[in-house]
Amino acid sequence: MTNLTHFRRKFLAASACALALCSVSGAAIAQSKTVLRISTPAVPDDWHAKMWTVFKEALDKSDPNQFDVQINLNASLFKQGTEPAAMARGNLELSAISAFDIAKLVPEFSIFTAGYVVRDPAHQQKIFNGPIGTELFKTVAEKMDVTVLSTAYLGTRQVNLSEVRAVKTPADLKGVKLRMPASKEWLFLGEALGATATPLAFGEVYLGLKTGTIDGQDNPLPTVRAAKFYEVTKQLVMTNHLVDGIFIAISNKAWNALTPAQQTHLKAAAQAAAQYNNDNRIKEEAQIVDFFKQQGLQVTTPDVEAFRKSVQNTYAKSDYAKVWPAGLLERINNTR
Ligand code: KDO
Repeated sequence: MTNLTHFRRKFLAASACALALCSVSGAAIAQSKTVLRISTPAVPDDWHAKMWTVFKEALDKSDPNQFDVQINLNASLFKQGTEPAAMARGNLELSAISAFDIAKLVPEFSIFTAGYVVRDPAHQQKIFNGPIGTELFKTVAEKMDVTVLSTAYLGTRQVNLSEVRAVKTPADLKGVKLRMPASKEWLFLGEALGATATPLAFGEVYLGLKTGTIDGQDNPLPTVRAAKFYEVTKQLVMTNHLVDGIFIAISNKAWNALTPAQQTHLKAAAQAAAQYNNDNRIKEEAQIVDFFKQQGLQVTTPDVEAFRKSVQNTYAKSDYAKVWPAGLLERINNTR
C-alpha cells in the first residue's frame, strides 16, 4: 500500500466516523425532544389549521428544544373522526376533536351536537371555560383517556347548496342529499334540518359537490371559503343551525408524561392557539358574506325560527335528549 493510499483510507475512515458521530448526536438531540403528533382534517388556509402553528411557536418559546411538534393537516395522518381512538391507543398525541366525536363515548355531550343550543361564540366560551366545561371535561378524561386543553370556535354552520332552491323551512330541504360527516350523531343533525343526510368525509366534499353525488353540505362560512366549496355551489342558506366547537385535546399518555411546568405551558399554548382561531374566525364571519356574493352565490335568509323550533323538537323527542343530565339544558341556557 502506498503512503498516499494509506492516508486516503485513514482519512475516509476518520470522516465516516465523524459523520456517524455527528448523526448519532443529531439523533440523540431529536430523541431527547418529546414528539407531539397532531392530526386534523383542516385545510391549510383555515383558522383551525393555522392555529396549530401558533401552538407550536408558543411552545418553542416557553420550552425551547423540548418538543418536536409535528402538524399533519388534510387528515394526512388519521382519517376524520378516528383521532380520539388513535389518541387512546397512544398513536397520536394531539387533535381538535368535535362534540360529535366526544358524544360517541360521553353520551351526555350530545347536547352540544344539537342545533340551536349554543347561542353564539361568547356563550360557547362561557360554557366550556366555566363549571359545565370543568365537569364534562373530567368525564371526557375518564372515558376517553384524553385531556381537553382549550375550546376553539369552529364557526356557525350554514347550509350550502349546489343548486339554488327556495328554502324557508325544514320542509323545503326534503329530498336534498345533504352531506354530513360520517357518524350517526352528525347524520341526525342533517335529518333534523329536514334533509336526507348523506355521510362523506370532509376531504371528499368538494368532489361530491362537483360531481353531484351530494346536493349540498353544511359548514361554517370561513371553511366554505378555505376549502373552496363556493367554487362548486350556488347558494348559502343562513340557517345558523349550529354554533360549532372543537376541543384541543391531548392523549393522557402524553399528558401524564409531562412535567407540571410543561403541562402549564402546553395548556397556555393551546389557549393561545384557540384565541388566535377564535379572534380571526369571528372577524372573518362578520365580513365574509360579501365575498360569496362576489363569487356569484346567492345568500338567502330562511325562517330561522321555523328551523329552530323544528330542530329543537326533533332533539327533545330523541334518544339523545334522554341521557342529557337533568337541568343541564337550563344551566346552558342560563349561562351568560
Ligand atoms: C366537517 O367535516 O364538516 C367538519 O366541519 C366537522 C368538524 O368537526 C371538523 O372535523 C372539520 O370538518 C374539519 O376540521 C375540517 O374543517
